[in-house]
Amino acid sequence: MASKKGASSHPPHTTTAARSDSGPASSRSQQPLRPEDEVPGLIDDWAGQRTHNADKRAEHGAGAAQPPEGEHHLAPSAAVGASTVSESNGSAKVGAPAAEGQDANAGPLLRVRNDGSGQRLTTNQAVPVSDNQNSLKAGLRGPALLKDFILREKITHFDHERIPERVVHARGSGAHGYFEAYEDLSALTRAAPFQEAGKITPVFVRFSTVAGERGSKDTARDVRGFAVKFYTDEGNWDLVGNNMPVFFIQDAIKFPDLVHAVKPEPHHAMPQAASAHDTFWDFVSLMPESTHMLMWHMSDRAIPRSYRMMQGFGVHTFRLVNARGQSVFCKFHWTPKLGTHSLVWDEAVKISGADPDYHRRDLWEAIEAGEYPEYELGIQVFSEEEAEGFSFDVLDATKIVPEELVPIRPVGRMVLNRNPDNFFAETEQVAFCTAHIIPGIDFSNDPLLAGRIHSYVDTQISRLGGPNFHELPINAPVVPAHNNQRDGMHRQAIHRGRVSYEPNSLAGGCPFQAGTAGFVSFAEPPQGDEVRAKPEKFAEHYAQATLFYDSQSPAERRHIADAFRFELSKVTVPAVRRRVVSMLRNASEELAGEVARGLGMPLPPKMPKAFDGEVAPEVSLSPSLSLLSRPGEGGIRTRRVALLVADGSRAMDVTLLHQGLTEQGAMVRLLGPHVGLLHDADGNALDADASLENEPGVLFDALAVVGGAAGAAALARDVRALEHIRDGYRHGKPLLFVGEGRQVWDAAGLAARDNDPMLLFAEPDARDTVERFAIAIVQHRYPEREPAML
Ligand code: HDE
Repeated sequence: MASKKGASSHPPHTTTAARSDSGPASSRSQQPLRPEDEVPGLIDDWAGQRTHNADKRAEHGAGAAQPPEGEHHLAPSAAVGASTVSESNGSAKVGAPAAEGQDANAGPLLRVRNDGSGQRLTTNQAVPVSDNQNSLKAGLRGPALLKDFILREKITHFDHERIPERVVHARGSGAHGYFEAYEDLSALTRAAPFQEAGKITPVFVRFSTVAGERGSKDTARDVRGFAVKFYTDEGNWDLVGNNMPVFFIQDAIKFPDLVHAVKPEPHHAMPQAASAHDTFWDFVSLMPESTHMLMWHMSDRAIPRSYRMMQGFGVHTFRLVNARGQSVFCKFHWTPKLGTHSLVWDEAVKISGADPDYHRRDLWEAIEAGEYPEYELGIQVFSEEEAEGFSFDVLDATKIVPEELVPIRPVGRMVLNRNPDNFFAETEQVAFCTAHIIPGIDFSNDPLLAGRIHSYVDTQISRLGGPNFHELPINAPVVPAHNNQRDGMHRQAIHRGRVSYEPNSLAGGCPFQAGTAGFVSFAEPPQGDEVRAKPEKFAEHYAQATLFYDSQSPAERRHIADAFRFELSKVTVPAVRRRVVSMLRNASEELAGEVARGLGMPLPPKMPKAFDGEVAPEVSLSPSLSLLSRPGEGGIRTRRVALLVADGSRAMDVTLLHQGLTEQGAMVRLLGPHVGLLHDADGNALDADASLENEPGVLFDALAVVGGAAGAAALARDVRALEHIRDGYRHGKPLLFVGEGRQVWDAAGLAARDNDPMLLFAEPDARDTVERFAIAIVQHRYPEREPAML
């Protein structure tokens, strides 16, 4: 067909077949003209509107800083962009043609939900299955047959149910929720979630441990991942953070070494989910920049009471960029509404036996109970000039920006109010990537972050089986995605049309580049020659380790010393122990002395420093680094309280405590010698929902023994009850003994300290018992009871 560019020169009776090289020249020449018969001519007109690529000029020189929106032309008719003129021949399968600009993968997860209620069992091909109990056999006692496609489909699918677990952060738990902005932050950033007060952005969050495998215990001493996917209306933004604001290393090139060192040792694959072994301490003691992170890692932060009671941090310095292209540096902080609370080590160890799913269960149950976890997002914002004046480098991920130097500004809150429907489809398949940022957020030059920008996309390709993981429902954005990427394993989208390149005129130039309305990288000036080297300030390794240790409460400092001692006692090579202690001397002589004493070793000489100069830290004490600085606003809400009962325990005591505590939001359980019915002396029934065996006392925040002579006597003879009371005492928990319940305390054989605020005795008719107990529960722990370890 001859035509001139831009001119409508097609012959009036062109047929659909004219788009085909091999079809008949005029397959419908006898049929009346239909609108689609006009298509080739319309395509020519449409393509002809683009006589040349006018956008080319803007790709060069200074003009490229302001990329234009790509030239595009609206389709003169829906048919011109179609892959096939037959697209309107719908069926129950193909349905109607795509609406203009449609991405059916975007939007709510409703389109992929599957509910079998009231439905017949089928194969994956939707063939109804008559018998799901027997394989097909030649005779009742005969061999199973290879042609049993139903058996084979079921077993084959089962054989492939597992996917590779994450190389780090394999163990995790997730929840849906939303982020709500407090205010309009457009002066600082054009990022979509922050454009107006009250704006709601859906989120999916995954909390995790780092070192353990997918089935490992929740309460390991470890860093916790705190990864948030914001489904914004400008695409997905992943803030992939941790519950500690610093990291072990400064450069991504050391990450595989760090992870190899902390993972189970390769010869015997031990220990699981633990850093207390030779290779970890060998590595970190040769990497003195890890000292600061080790303080956090050995602190109570590494054994949180709940995912709902820990902070989260973006760790790296990021950039906020506003619509005018102006940028400030930014650090992200999540603060839990319930405050920051932790376990003690002995408790964490025992919980891991009693309930390895402790944190997973806690998160799930809180959401099921309507006690939605909530965190406030805060930002620290500072200019590049300010950063240059700091005694540390803000590109060094082993350093914090103390709150006393740059205050935290609250900018919104996140509420987790929806458990996933399916762990695998959502929590396991969610793919967080630090490279997922949106207009208004940008990276700094932190060399640790740079490696992460590459790593996360890369790891999903092998973990989720190809480059189309973004199409998995949990990963798909809520707004449409359009580009010319095609094919690859497990492609879901069916792209309409024949154009998969840009520039084009055969699709009207679409999808066209967005110009400055799209993501524009902050124009950071280049820094200098290509080098493999670190800035000078990265060489100062200890000042903030000292700051952290000195800012802790006495009990927290004791716990840090205990943790170093425990971990190093598991190290079998004395030279490694010596090296760690010599490194610690540079951070705190007090701590190094305690640890050396605990290991029965003389104090080794101080480790030589990588940096000889003096730094003058802006802040020498930062009270906000102590967990105690954030007690939270929750009162006793969601705290787990056990009432120990047996046959003969007084039902009235139980009722008073149960009601009083439940009214304040506590989760109260009756812990009996067995689950089910018990009776008091008057024949009143007590229904124990847990037993001394299936939910030991370590799983509770507070324990109470009620009155009733026979019940108290039975519990005082039950070694399990006594163990739970002893553990509760040792772990600093509130203990309450009502009336004759005191017998159980006496039988436990513990010597009470004077004025112990968490050890309470009450008369059965005392009116203030619930209130006294609740005050003690809010205080969480009385660490003075902990046994002296040395
Ligand atoms: Fe990660 N990290 N990481 N990391 N990370 C992964 O990505 C990596 C680092 C963090 O719930 C992996 O999808 C490198 C810092 C979280 O799915 C992998 C470096 C911080 C999660 C990876 C770091 C994190 C991961 C493994 C050093 C805190 C779990 C599976 C350059 C700011 C996300 C995966 C989830 C997961 C690489 C260091 C947090 C391999 C190369 C620092 C919360 O891509």
